[in-house]
Amino acid sequence: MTPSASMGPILVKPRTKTKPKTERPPLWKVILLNDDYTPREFVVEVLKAVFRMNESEAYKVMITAHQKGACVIAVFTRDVADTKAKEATEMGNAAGFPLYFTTEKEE
Ligand code: TYC
Repeated sequence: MTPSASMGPILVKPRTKTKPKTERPPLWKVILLNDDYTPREFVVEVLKAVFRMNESEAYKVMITAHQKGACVIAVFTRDVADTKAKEATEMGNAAGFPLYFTTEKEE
């Protein structure tokens, strides 16, 4: 005897919960660190060039880093964050300044 004959029809419960198929990639913060030597206007120019900020956004970020020691600029996927931090740091180094951008995983 088959199970369905002795136990009634086999009912298949439709699945109601579905697992999301795509997980978001983790995001990484790019952080600008203050130093005593890089001119303010140079920091603003780098922020505009690498992070596509306008003058007032760039000035706000620069002055926050200047006053607090560091400022989160933006979040990106890991590759983009690393590339932009490196590019911006190299612009400072090429001009002889200790300007430094780092990255940190967003929790
Ligand atoms: N502290 C620098 C000065 O007084 C300006 C500066 C601001 C440098 C922010 C770096 O991330 C920085 N010239």
